[in-house]
Amino acid sequence: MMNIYGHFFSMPSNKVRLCASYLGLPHEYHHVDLQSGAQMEPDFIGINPMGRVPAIEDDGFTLSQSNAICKYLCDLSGPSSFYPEDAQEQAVVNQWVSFASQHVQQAMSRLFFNKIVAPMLGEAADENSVKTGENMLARDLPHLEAKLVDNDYILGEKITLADIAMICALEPAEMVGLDLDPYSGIQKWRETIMNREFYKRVHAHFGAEMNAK
Ligand SMILES: N[C@@H](CCC(=O)N[C@@H](CS)C(=O)NCC(=O)O)C(=O)O
Repeated sequence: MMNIYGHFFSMPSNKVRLCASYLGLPHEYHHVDLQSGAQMEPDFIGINPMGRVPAIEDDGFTLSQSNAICKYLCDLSGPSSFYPEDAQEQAVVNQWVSFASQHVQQAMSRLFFNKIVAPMLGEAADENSVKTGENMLARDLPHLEAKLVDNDYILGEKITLADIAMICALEPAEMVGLDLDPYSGIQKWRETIMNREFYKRVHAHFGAEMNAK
């Protein structure tokens, strides 16, 4: 059985977990305690020498980097509208996966680190970094909103890997106090996905596992 390694506060880890859940791929999930440095322990370094989550081990094959892992999971699962075979349709999904990872998630990471992680570590928040993150979101979220205002999902009526990548980037919205009031399409889309069974199989919301660890 495939093993998935992650942490509940890791947006890319949740992306891999939600992708595996959506595709219905049997796997065992392992929490890697980043706070105690478990990612640098020899057992985990054997799986990902870069010492980061997420990572997977599938019958001796190991892989890291959430987007590469998700594409591998899609390939294992076979062609579907979730990750289309057609070159142009697949390229558009990849475009939105990159937009989610490189822009929206990077912005959210600034907010998450400074508002949640820094206080946990007893470090001072970098307000300039927060402001930069907020400005990045103010620039990029209207593009997402434009796709969702008349559509159930980013690329139309069917959910794709792009939705999983994007929902993970925005999962900590409540925790970091991101105001989504101006974005009714994004709010409706988040609700739709968070109410789907594949999402609830992973968790009720971002950080829900916190008290269980
Ligand atoms: N681009 C990578 C990001 C991986 C990453 O930065 N993971 C963080 C958690 S979100 C991590 O494991 N940090 C532990 C460390 O740097 O020691 C992906 O998409 O998988």
